[in-house]
Amino acid sequence: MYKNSYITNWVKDVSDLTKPDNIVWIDGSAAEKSRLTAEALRTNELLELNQEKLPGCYYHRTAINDVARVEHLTFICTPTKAEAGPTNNWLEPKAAYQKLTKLFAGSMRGRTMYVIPYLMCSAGSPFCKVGVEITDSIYVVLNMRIMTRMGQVALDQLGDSNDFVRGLHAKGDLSEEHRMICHFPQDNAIWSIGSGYGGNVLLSKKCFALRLASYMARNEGWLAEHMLILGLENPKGEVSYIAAAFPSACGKTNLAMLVPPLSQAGYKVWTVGDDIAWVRIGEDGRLWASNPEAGFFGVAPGTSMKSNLNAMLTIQKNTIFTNVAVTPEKTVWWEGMGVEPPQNCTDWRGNPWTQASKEKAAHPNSRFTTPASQCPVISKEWESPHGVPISAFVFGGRRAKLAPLVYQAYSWEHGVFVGATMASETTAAASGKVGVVRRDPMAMLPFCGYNMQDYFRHWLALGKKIKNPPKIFSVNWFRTNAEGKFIWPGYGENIRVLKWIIARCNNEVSAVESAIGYLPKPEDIDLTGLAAEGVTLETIKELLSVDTKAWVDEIKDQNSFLQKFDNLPAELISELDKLKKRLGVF
Ligand code: GTP
Ligand code: SPV
Ligand code: MN
Repeated sequence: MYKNSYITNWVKDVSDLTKPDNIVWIDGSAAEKSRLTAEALRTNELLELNQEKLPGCYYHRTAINDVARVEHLTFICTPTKAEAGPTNNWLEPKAAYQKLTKLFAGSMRGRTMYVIPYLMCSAGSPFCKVGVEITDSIYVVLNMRIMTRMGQVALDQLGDSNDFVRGLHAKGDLSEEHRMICHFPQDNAIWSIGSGYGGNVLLSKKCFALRLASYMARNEGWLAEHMLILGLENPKGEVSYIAAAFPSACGKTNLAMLVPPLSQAGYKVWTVGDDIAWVRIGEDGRLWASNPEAGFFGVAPGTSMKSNLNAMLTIQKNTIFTNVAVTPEKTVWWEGMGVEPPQNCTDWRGNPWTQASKEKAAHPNSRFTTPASQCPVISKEWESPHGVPISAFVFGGRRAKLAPLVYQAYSWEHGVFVGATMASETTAAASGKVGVVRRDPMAMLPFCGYNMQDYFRHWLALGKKIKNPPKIFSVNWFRTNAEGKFIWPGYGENIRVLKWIIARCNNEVSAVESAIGYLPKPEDIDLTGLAAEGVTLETIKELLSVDTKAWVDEIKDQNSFLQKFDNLPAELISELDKLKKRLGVF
């Protein structure tokens, strides 16, 4: 039992409701890890992988109907619907607690309840916040051990304070009818039931570090964003930091760990974070970003030695794999791993799979959970208490058409507009149809814990407080040709775009004014060594082309999205008007 009576009283309340057989107070020790791992192996919650080839690695399979975040079952519970805004599912808190209380009642009978104290950001950092998650899943405990700094370190930070996020999770019956992920921003609380999957149950991640944190951030004057953070080192050894928001499964982990191609000798990318950034105004008046997490919960399919060498090197040990395929020698495999598929293996459903099978062996949203400290290019600043200074914000999405490879917003206000109106094709990271273009402002559509019009307002206000705000850019690695193939080689080659971005931040290169923003002069994108990939100056011209007619349709759609809001900041309306004028639409 812990000393903090706010935790112990809450645990008592929860156990009175959920009726677990046992309560385990997590301390984060190595002995505890061995004990829990052994227990999970006994109950088949984990399978042991080949310990010679993948030391310390384990495998978990979720229920077949429980493989991704469920946005339609995710709720923001605020006293009024207006506080949640038109893009969130809303429930009135009392009604929500009533429903949840029924679902949670007796839900841990015959099971063990684990109490996990954890930190977001490192202890003592001005960014640091404490959470406690109660769960009946060992898988959650073992994942939280990788994703956060957990155990005694968090209790020490908390002391006898009541200032912590209360996250309550129970697996329940894992049916969709009984699944709900509810957020109570005013109570610092999250209740999640009916799932055993990643973002629904690792409550530190999307639930706390984005939904609740975005709400706190607005009140406290900072930002909580769905962003990677990277340091780009130039041949002189100078490092500039970039934070980039792409929707789920749209390339954050890959960009954060980018390996520059041989032709880019002297450039190096250092990983600070791959999914979430907490951003504050520093004493020097610049924006400083910190990665609140301690691990990566990354998409497996498409990760190969060629596409993401550093991720592949990171996951060789102490990693939990979820819903990938398992080979007969108890190693892992997934589509796009860059090695021949095994003759036969066990697929993510647990069924036999052969090369002739039509189904995918790994689920498209299968993932690895791995310690950030194992990443070969982890930045030496990644745990720095004040974070890293941000030179550029980048917004990006998956757009087969329309969005150019890169462009720069004219101003902070224009940049906020670009972020607010961005769109992307949906991916397997959330349940529902894949490949449908939808508006996903700042990649935060599923993660903003309050009314997005106020979120835009908050961004605009923050920009006014900074003397030299970061420059804002838009990127798109996913434009396709007539055959549906990606035109831009992406991955390591994205360094060429990052270089232009930093050159713009340093006023080292001019740009071309277009209707949508500053475009690079095609010859300013360094193409050295790219001819082998079939990329020429002509390709770049195509990737930077702005199809006015298509953009006129685009702004209609942007406009109808913005119509959802009843009190948009005037700056956004004015930016839309300016864009219309530049496109020749009146
Ligand atoms: P979440 O963890 O869901 O927030 O996703 P993420 O943004 O970190 O996405 P991630 O980097 O894991 O990439 C998802 C998929 O996009 C993987 O299958 C990648 O192989 C693919 N991908 C990443 N970068 C590129 C790129 O530059 N070009 C192309 N064509 N695909 C990419
Ligand atoms: C995402 O979907 O954006 C993720 C994975 O990073 S999850 O933790 O499931 O949200
Ligand atoms: Mn994410």
